[in-house]
Amino acid sequence: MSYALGLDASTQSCSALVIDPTAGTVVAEASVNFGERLPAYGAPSGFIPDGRGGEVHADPRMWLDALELLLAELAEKCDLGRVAAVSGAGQQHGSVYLNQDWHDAVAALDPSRSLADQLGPCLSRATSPIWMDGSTREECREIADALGGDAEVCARSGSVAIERFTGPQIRRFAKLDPDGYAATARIHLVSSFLASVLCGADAGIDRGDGAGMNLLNIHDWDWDPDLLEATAPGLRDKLPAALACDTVVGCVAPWFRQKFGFGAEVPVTVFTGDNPSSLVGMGASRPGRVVVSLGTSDTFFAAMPGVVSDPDGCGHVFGNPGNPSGGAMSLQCFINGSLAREAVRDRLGMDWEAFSRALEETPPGNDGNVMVPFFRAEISPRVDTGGPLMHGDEDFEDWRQPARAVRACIEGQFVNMRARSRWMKLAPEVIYLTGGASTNDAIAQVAADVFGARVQRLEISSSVALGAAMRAAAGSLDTTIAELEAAFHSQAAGKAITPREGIDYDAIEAAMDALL
Ligand code: XUL
Repeated sequence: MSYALGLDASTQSCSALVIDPTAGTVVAEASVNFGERLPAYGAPSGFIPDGRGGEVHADPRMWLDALELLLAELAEKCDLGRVAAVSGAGQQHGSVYLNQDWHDAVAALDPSRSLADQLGPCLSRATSPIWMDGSTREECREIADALGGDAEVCARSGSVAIERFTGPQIRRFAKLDPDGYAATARIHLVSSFLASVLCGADAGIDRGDGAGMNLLNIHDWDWDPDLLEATAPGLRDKLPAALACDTVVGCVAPWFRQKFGFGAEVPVTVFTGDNPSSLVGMGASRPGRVVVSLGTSDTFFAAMPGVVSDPDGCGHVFGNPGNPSGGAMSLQCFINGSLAREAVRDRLGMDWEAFSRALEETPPGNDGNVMVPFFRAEISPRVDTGGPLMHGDEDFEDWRQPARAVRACIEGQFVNMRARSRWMKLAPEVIYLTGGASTNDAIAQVAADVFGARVQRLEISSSVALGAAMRAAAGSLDTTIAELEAAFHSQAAGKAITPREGIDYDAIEAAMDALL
């Protein structure tokens, strides 16, 4: 049987998953942690610490070394000669700057030398800004001003001009190092850079990842001339093509065939960003399904039925890499995720068991006791609060009703999520809940109640790499995303939780609005 390989170049590590698409099984997995395996790059957590003025960069040669280590490890675990389709995903927004030697160098890789040795001299910017960078506030303002305001940038590109996005990063480079910018022949995202290396040819950028640049127009899915002009001179020529998600960008290059035993003519489907890839890996690339990841911060993402952007400018729209006909996905991030849940738990001196009991003991709606559970400044919505806002009984407001405080926090989180995702015009039938807190039944029940949708827990540990492998298989082997979902997700799904009816969450939302 033929296998499909999915790669995931994330912030702290580079991972790979080989699947047997017909059997619905994972054949082999490998992962290389940058900090542990490549300490010489001085990036213990995958980025160079202590950057100036909010800069967070990484050395792209580290990603190349990791790719070599990863594939060597994978080749020991499975016969890469059986891999018949490859795709991948990268941490979103990060960018790689290459000079005029790049095109020739990537096409003529010599198996006796390392990738980093051969491609390092092609870098016109020594290090790559990544998504954690916060150095471009001024450039964001300049881009927004040139377009006539945040609303216009958001309507065109799916997001307001935002620090970590690639366009503002490019502008900062062009301003700070005009010679370096002039010497740049090609700017890649992490995803398209690695796809290019794998194919030995300059690869395009997928719409899912491309929409994280503040440069792609989400209505025609092509580079927006006004955004390009507002960002940096001559930028159009430095960008690769923006491609539909099922585009094959080349075949695995001889360098990889010789070293790791890949076969001839193995097609590589355009790489995408990690969040778009996770949408596919979680089995949520068709509208009606929503993924809510409960982590340090909470993330909400979903396939969108239409292409609209957030009028409040808090959310993001990316291309949906599970839908070649041009669909979109939304992504909304909530800073106060586990941060808030833990803050409430600690303040009340509870463990998680007591926390769950508190939820079970209190009625949905919490007898009108409401919390806006922002313990730190929030971005959805943008609120600069120093602590949670409470409204209800006097004892509740003074934290003397522990169980009610717990329910108010969790209801507040999901009611806020429901309010901030309304712009997406979704009609969720099922919510795939994932991440640390998702295993808690009482929390899952609140999610089901607030959204009026079934909640399904899915434990997909490598959803980004799985999404990449599924896209590869759907793109080049005889199968579809829907068939792959059926094969991979039925075993991974736990007990579903159904919503209870008759709870007035609109009243809670109104009470929260009044507090903000
Ligand atoms: C999304 C974002 C991060 C990165 C790294 O907008 O910045 O999720 O994709 O994972």
